[in-house]
Amino acid sequence: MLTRRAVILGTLAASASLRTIAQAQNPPAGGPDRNAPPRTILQLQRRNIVVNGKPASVYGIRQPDGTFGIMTDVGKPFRVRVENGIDEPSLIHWHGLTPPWQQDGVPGISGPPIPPGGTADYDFPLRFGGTFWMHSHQGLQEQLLMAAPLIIHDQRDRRDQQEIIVMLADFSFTPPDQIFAELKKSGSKAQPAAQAGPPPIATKASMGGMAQMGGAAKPDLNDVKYDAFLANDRTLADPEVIKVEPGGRMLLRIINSSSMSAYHIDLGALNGELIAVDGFPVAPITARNFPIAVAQRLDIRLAIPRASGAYPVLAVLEGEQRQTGIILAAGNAPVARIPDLAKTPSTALTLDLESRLRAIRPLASRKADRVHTINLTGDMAKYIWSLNNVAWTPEVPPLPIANGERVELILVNQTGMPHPMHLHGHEFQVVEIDGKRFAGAVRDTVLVPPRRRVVIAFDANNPGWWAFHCHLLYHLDAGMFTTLRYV
Ligand SMILES: [Cu+2]
Repeated sequence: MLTRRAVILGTLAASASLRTIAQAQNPPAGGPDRNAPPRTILQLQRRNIVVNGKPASVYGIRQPDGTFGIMTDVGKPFRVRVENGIDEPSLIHWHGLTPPWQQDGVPGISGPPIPPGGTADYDFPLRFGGTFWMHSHQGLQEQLLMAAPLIIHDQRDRRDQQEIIVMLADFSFTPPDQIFAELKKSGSKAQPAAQAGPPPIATKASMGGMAQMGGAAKPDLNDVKYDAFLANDRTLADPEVIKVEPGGRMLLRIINSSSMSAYHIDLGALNGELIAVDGFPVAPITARNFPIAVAQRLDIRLAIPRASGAYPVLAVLEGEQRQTGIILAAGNAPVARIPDLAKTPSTALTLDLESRLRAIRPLASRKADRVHTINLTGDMAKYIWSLNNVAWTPEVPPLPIANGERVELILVNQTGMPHPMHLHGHEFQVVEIDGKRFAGAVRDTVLVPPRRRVVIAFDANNPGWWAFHCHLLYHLDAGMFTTLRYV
């Protein structure tokens, strides 16, 4: 997310609107193309939800028939018109997709934001299927739920399975600008204490310092204290209850659209089979608990028992007891109220699962043509976040790479906080953790916990100007962002 100044600069610098670019790439030859499939309309809008019994005005991305986001099929073009129905500029990023760079939805990089009342058109091929999502990359709109699912069906999807999308989000009644201002003012100290906060808030900045000095301090987690955690817009006080068939097969598509919060997915008594991360297939792993960092997705197959029963799918906040979730109701079993605190605090996310993941379709084995080391840096007390000690401004030169290269990024976390790092426009493979090489998952967002080193590899096969950043919203806005550019 860019600062307002950056957005204005980007708007001034951009020579063409997105709409112009999209049309230039699909010039109408003698009038409208009658064979082209119709465009899907996505409306950016204000909407009202109820959180903890109180009304809340948030954003949404919906089709005219009320559908949130998009469900489509691999091989079909992504032909979309975004209509900005809110009273400020906006721009939507198709998280995990690989469009031409001008259609990537990052204001000031891909193109200008869409003004209120304006539209932008998108048209590009979908190279692969899976669970993706869309969200505003403008300002702090993501915190107000300007996000939606983006599901691309492919040959992996079985006819006999029921699909269930679970969108996780963190919610505060405090306006995002104010959350950010308070973080800036005094690091995490300005935030009220959590109900079940592990360390006293006043020590958090110093703990970050300890971790920076190489101490084995606990990681610094959850620097914003939220009012609620939502699963499909609802809390466990009034959760979504989804009817399922006893003995039925489910595919859970879990999307962590939270601005700042990671979770442990807790399937209770049920074993789940993890078959994809960030949309890309992995060798299946069976478990009852799976970690999910900000912006990541998990595709989990579940078999519902033959007996009637209520089966919660919970997401427990990292390092705390607070939880959210949905309930799968099989048959006519009663649905009990689930408390919004788990029995015990969860742990911090680790790389244990990441190190066990193996891509079904790994990148071709190849030596890197170019390697960039990117230190994840920052100052918790001042709430400055940066890459290689540079907080991003539009003047920061892009990292050089060249078309056709195999590129490796060495990510070294020198801070006391975990950072989920996201590359735009390319899928990458996790190829090393702390010096151990392996053919890990192909994905678009990888968690780098404090003091850990993760290496990712990708093929530079989509020329343009691309963002690379921490997906924690307030870290991103503080400058933990850079770009790569090649032609
Ligand atoms: Cu971060």
